[in-house]
Amino acid sequence: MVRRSVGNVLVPKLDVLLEENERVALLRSEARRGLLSRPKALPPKWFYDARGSTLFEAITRLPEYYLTRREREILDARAGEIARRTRAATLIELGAGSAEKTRVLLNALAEARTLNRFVPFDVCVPAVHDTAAAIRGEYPGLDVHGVVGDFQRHVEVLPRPALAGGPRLIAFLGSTIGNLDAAERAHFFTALRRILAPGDFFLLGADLVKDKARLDAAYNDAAGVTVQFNKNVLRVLNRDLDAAFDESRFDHVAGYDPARQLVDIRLRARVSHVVPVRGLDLMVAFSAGEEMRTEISTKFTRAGLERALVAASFQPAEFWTDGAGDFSLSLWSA
Ligand code: SAH
Ligand code: AVI
Repeated sequence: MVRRSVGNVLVPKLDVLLEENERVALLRSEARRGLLSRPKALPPKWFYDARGSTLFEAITRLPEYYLTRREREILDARAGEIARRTRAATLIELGAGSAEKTRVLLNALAEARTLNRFVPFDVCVPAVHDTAAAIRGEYPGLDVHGVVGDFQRHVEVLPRPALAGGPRLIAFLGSTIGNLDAAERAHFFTALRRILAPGDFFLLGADLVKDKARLDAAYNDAAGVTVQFNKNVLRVLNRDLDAAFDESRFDHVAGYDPARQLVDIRLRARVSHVVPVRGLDLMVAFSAGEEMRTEISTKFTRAGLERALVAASFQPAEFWTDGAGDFSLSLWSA
């Protein structure tokens, strides 16, 4: 991979698989498709500019948003076991964000003395940059190699085993897998399985099906942070596609659908209006009450996860939950 610079600053060990012009081209094509489809829909990866990533971090601290705390509880209990079982030399984290919880794994792998490389991979440039810098400072001697890319497109070019060899552990935490639909998940698992070598492991964090009241609360927090997070995609379109969305003309709508086992997250137009999207040369009409999907957050069962991963030829290794059975962490091998 070619080492490139971000802005004018040469960043050591940062691979950019999605350059700024390619990111905007991808946004342009996905936004055009989504704004012209019925119902309108935008892919959730566009939430995450610097502000969106900061808002997500705020969500993880909300009382209603149990996911991050539950996953951390499992990591605290199982990181030693994961380190001993995987003996990972390289930890690659997809959708790493701030890699807050990943420290638990890094500590266990450091203690097992197997780890020499950490690869935070994310679509959000500031997240990769800041996380790589922070981890480099906290773990002297660890080779930290940030990658900016789209895990739905670039799994095939994930770093190969280091020259010195050693197993890779690919972590995908936080239930970000739930933000993909079933077809996208199947494609992702298949692409990932293809690059997994014997001895490598995949560690998946996935939120579990539970009662509607708790899920509705987790995605409709009293402080309104999720509203700001959801509407952030409109700011991204305004800035990067020269659009003129007015946030105050939309309401945040999120609700768990037990039949489809997912939280459906939308923006609903309060009034009928037309939004210019100059970067796409489009005038986008919204009728009063029209909803545009911005995200799904799928909830899983153990059996459903096993079916999907076994269908992609993964072998189950471990399946853990927190004490309350809210969240799962599972380990898979090639
Ligand atoms: N893993 C962290 C962050 C989860 S938030 C945690 O568990 O708390 C989801 C993260 O995935 C964000 O940092 C976002 O930028 C990243 N992301 C979303 N879609 C992506 C994509 N298609 N490719 C790469 N990163 C993506
Ligand atoms: C990143 N992802 C797993 C979060 C979720 O719970 O689906 C994103 C999120 N959307 C609203 N709140 C949090």
